[in-house]
Amino acid sequence: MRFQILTLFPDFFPSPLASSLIGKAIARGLVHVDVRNMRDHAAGAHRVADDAPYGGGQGMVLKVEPVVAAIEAAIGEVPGAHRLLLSPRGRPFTQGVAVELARESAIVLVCGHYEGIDERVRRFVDDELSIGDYVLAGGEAAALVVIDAVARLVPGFVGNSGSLEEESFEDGLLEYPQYTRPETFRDARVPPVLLSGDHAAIARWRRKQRLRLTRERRPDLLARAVLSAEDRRLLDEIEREES
Ligand code: JF5
Repeated sequence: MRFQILTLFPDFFPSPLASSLIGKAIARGLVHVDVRNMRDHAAGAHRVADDAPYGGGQGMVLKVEPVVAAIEAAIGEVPGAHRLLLSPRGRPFTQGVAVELARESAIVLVCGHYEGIDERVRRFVDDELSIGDYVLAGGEAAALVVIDAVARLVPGFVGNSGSLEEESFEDGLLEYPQYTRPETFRDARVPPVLLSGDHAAIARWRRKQRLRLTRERRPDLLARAVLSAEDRRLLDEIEREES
C-alpha cells in the first residue's frame, strides 16, 4: 500500500511515521509513504504557495496551481492513485471508510492549510474527508490519522492476521474492558469471570460489557449496531440491573 502526502510542512512527518507499528510496517516494506512539499511546485523564485483571498477577509488561501501541480506529479508517479483532500468540510472519516480505502493500492493525501484552500482544487480530488468536527491548523495530523487507520488493515500489518473479523466497530459496538496482571491493583480487582477459565462465560461477559458501554456512552452507535437475539436478552438484563 502506497501513500503520497502533499504538504507545505514535510517536517511534520518523519518522526510519527518512524514510530510504533506504522514504522515497522514501513521498515518491512508493507507500507510505503512519500512526503512531497507542495512549495516545490509553486512558481517564482520565492515559491509562494499562498495568497490573500479574493473578496477580502482574514488570513491566506492555499493557491490552486501548486496544489494541482503536486497532485499531477503524484499521479504521474502512481497513475490511478485515489486522491483525497483532508478538510473539516469533508465526508466523515469512519472505520467503514478506512476499510474502503484499504482496498486501494495507492492514496494521495492533500493537506489543506491557512484559512482554506482555493475551491477549484476540489475538482482535482476523488473525495474530501474530515476526521472530526474541529478545525486543525493544517491537514497534516488528519493525514496521519487516515494513514494509521488504513495501514493497520493491510494484510501482514503487525497484530493483523489479515482477517477483519474481530475488528471492533465491525459490529458497531465499543470494545470490552481489558485487564492484565496484577490481579489486584490498589483494591481494584480483575473481574473474577476472567480468571475462571470458563470461555463461554468470558465471551458472554465481554459481549455484555460491550453492549453496556455502548448503550451508556454511544447510544448513537447502539441504534445502528447489528444485534442478535442473545444481544437483546443481554440488553434486557442490563436494563433490569439498572432499575
Ligand atoms: C484544514 C482548511 C484544511 O482542519 C482540518 C480537518 C478537520 N477535520 N478533518 C480535517 O484540516 C485542515 C483546515 C482548513 C482546509
